[in-house]
Amino acid sequence: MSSLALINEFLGMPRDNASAHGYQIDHILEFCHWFMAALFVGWSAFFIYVIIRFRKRRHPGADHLGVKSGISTHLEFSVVLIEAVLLLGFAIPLWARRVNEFPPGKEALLVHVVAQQFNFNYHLPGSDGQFGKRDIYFVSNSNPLGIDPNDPAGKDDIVTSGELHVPVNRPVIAELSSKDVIHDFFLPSMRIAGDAIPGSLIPVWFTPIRTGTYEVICGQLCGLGHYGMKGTLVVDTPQDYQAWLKERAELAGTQASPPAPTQRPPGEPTAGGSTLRTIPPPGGANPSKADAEGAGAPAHPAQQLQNAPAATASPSPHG
Ligand SMILES: [Cu+2]
Repeated sequence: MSSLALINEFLGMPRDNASAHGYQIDHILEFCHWFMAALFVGWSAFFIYVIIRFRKRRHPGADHLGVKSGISTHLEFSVVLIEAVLLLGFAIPLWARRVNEFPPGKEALLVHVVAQQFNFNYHLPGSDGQFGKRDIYFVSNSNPLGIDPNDPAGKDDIVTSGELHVPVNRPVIAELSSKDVIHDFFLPSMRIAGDAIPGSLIPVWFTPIRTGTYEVICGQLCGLGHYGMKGTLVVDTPQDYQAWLKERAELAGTQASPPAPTQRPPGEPTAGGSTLRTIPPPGGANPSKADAEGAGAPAHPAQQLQNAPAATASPSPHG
C-alpha cells in the first residue's frame, strides 16, 4: 500500500493486500474517504461561517432575496460531477469486472465453501476433479457436508474445516452456501467478501499473489458464536499445495466410510435430487456434477421433486 493509504489503515484495513485486484479496491476506498473528508471539512466550515455571518444580532430582519452570486451552484455541481465520475467511471466498472469476468474454468481452482454456525467447511473435488453429490440427509458428525456415499465422484473428495489451502497466483472461485443461517465469507487480506445464504450457491473469486497465512472471518452477525467464527486461508507455493492435497487425501482415506443416511419423511426428495439452487459463475468454472443436473436456470422446488428418482430409502415392511 502506498504512503497515501492513511485512511484505510486508520479504518483497520489490513495493510498486506494479497490479491491481484486488491489494490483497485484500496485505491477507490482511499480516494472516496479523502473526498468525503474534504467535503466534511468544506461543508463544516461553510456551516460555521453562515452561523456567524448571518447571526440575528447583525440581521434582525429576514432577507427575502438571499444569495445572488452563483458560487454555491458551481460548487454543488462540481461535487455532483465528482460523485458521478466516481460511481460511473470507477465503482461500477470495478464491480462489473468482479461479477462478470470470472476466470475460465480450467484455469481456476473451484472450491465449495459451506458455512455453518460457527465455522466454514471446504469441499474440494479430489484427484478426479469432480465434486460428489451433496444432500442434507447424509449430514452427520463424520460427514459434515452430507456427501453422498453412493456417488463414486465423491469417494476421493476432500473436506476440511477451519483451514483452507490454495496455491499462489492461481484464480480461486469460492462457491458459497450455508447449512443454517446467512453468513458472510470475508477475506480481508484478499479484499473479497460474499454472503453465504442457505439454498443458494454464490460464487466469488480472487487471485492470491502472496504466500502466507491470512484470516477468514464471518462478516454477518449470525448468532451467539459469531465472534468466534474465524478460520485461516493458507496461500502455498504450488509444491506445498500439492503436498497439502496429498496429505488431506491420505487422511480422508484413513477415515471410516460415512454412515447410512437418516430416514427421510414421506414425500421428501431422495439423495439423487439436488436440493440446492444454483447461480453458476458467469462464464466460469464447470459447476459440480450435482449442479450440472440442474442444467441452466435454477429449478423450481416442485420441479426438483419431479426430477428426483423414486424413493429408495423408504423402509419396506417385509424387509
Ligand atoms: Cu457466521
